[in-house]
Amino acid sequence: MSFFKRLKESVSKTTESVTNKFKSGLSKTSASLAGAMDAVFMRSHIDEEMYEELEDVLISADVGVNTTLEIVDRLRKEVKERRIKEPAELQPLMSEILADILKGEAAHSPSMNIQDGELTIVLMVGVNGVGKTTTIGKLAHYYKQQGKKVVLAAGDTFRAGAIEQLQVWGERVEVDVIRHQAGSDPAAVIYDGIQAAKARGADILLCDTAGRLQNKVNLMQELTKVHRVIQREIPGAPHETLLVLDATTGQNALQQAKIFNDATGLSGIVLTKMDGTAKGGIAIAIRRELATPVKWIGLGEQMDDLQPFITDQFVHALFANAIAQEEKVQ
Ligand SMILES: Nc1nc2c(ncn2[C@@H]2O[C@H](COP(=O)(O)OP(=O)(O)O)[C@@H](O)[C@H]2O)c(=O)[nH]1
Ligand SMILES: [Mg+2]
Repeated sequence: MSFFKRLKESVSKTTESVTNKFKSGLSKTSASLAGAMDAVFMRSHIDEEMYEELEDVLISADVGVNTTLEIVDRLRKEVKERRIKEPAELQPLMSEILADILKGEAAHSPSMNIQDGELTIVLMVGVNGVGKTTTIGKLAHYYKQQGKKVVLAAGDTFRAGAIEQLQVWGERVEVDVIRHQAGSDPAAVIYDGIQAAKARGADILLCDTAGRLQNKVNLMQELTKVHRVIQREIPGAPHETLLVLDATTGQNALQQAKIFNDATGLSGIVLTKMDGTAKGGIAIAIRRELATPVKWIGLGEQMDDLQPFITDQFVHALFANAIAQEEKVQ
């Protein structure tokens, strides 16, 4: 086999495995969405009742009221303009509208602001239990696989066991973890993390933080201080401040995003636990209602269960079941 043929095959295999990961990770959402959508699209004709039913389906998938109304309005308009009569023809139209709504997201690779040949600092924020520490482990694995030298800083000194949890990830992925004792000043840990990363010639420093939303003032002060330390050490840093949101908390996630955006500027969102919810439509609501892009999605607890949020793949995976069924019928 020629080199180019082999290369082509390996590239298409990689793309395929990524798509499959998306499909299996989003299967709960796509199964429930596909089932409900099928019921809508299998109606005998397009009428007001059908649009209402479609609205219910989208709202129960957590797409959000405003976004749902917008999607359905656009659908109505397209149906009129293109003189569509059969409900069955609406499926591809829906994919088209969703892809358009998500436009502006990375089409191919995660749009991370990674510095070339210099230290990149990524700050991870979010409330307790959303998956910050786990995502740091996954990101460390992702970038290590790309040949980058990664260091972790255990900035959650508040939650019991948080430092040890990061240490376990460091060992699993085989990257260094900079840590202090429990209860110590997070800004001091991050400061040491930066010094260590510089001294060791690291490419990326991933900083964990504590997230106790019940005390908003403290949280803001702590994050501001951490921010200041990072900025003082490296002008222009942090290069990424990623807010981690748990997809299973639904519309509440939007509320969290607003609070954190006030405390510290955000450059991106990581939407975790998408594998655990049938309401993955929250990704669409977030895209529509927040200015911050979703950059990654978490699809499980293992180190390779993190995928760049790629619009086309996401929409395709959402409708994967319906498409598979259609292909079977044809
Ligand atoms: N199913 C699933 N579980 C996840 C995902 N991300 C994190 N978790 C789990 O969520 C729990 C809390 O994660 P953790 O990283 O400790 O959250 P933190 O408090 O924000 O640091 C852990 O049990 C993780 O294994 C995900 O994408 N999918
Ligand atoms: Mg944690």
